[in-house]
Amino acid sequence: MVEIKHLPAVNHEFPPLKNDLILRAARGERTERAPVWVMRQAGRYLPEFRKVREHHAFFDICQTPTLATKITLQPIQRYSGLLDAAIIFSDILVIPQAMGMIVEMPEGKGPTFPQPLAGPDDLARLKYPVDVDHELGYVYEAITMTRKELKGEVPLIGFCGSPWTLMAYMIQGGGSRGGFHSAKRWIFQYPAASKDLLSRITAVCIDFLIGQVRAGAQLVQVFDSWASELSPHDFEEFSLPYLTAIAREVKAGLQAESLHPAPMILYPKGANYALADLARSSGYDVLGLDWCIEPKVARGVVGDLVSLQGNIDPDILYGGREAIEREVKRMCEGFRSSSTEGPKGWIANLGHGITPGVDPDDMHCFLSCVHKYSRQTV
Ligand code: 1CP
Repeated sequence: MVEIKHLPAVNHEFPPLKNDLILRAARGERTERAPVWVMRQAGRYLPEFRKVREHHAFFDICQTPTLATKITLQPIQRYSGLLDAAIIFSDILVIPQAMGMIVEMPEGKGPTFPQPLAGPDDLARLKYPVDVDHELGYVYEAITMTRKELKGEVPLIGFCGSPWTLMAYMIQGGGSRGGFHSAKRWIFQYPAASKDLLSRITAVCIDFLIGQVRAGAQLVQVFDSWASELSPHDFEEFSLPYLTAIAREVKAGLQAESLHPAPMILYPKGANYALADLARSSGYDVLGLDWCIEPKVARGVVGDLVSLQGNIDPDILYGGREAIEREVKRMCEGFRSSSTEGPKGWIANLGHGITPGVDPDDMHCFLSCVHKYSRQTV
């Protein structure tokens, strides 16, 4: 049983935690094996998810705590004993909705905004300030319910999108397939309005992450999935300051309320050039790596300042069991050789989300291989 040092101000009765591997790794401790979870682990590659989806619209599921809880638990039940964390079923795009935008999720098409932000005048259409606890209270309810239903099996991760990544969707009006040209145009043509928008989103992210911890989330992750669209210079100007503000303010907010000091994970996809800066000064406990950097190199860059998460190429899950085993072994050796005695402050994951075409049995193989090859040899 894990000792809880800070009792939450909202006194939810949660079952005692039986597996704190990911919390220890996130705090930089060497663990007996690497904890493992997978971005997008509750989703379309699972037939049991698609079954629920047949009867319910995507955002209806997010807004119905019983359904969100059920889907969050699906991978935990299917891969019983193999996953070391659950992530609450929701989407990064609930923040634009909370800010007053319409977001649709037609099946198989990805997110669509019928009225994206066309220019700076459209900022007036956004709610300001946003009553986050009111707008997104359904996420908190889902978190509290899931935390109870998990019965302490594994910790629960809360999350949000980064200000830049959310801005990209709000302006572009659709998914990554079509690129983010309109959003990029904003940062070059309207830098001041871009920063106004980024600051507004940042304020929502801060309240939202604190609210999720208050509701029972034990770690939180910020997804900067489209950091990859920015040059190093533009990342420093249009993403980094907002990411840093989120870490600083969330930590201060949790402390002020004597809430559980939930470790914070940042996933800055495509921003490996910024790892040294992020480790030194962004305030996150864990940096999530995409698959475009070798673990050894990443550890060399960040030193002992942060824990790492990642980072196998998600497409390896299409390569067959032999390739999965070979590559997981290589990943484990990569993270191990960077700290002589075994995985230290490392959370195993893919380098990006699992994709819909993956065979769930291949995901099983991936998880089993992490258990097998990341064990510390004492
Ligand atoms: O299991 C989990 O991880 C929890 C659920 C989860 C999470 C963490 C979903 C469910 N979405 C997300 C985060 C999210 N959403 C991200 C960050 C992670 C990443 O980079 O993959 C992003 C970029 C989104 C935006 C989004 N929502 C996309 C990507 C579109 C693009 O730009 O290419 C898509 C396809 C969605 C819809 C969505 N979200 C989640 C699911 C299961 C789905 C499929 C929707 C359906 O059922 O039709």
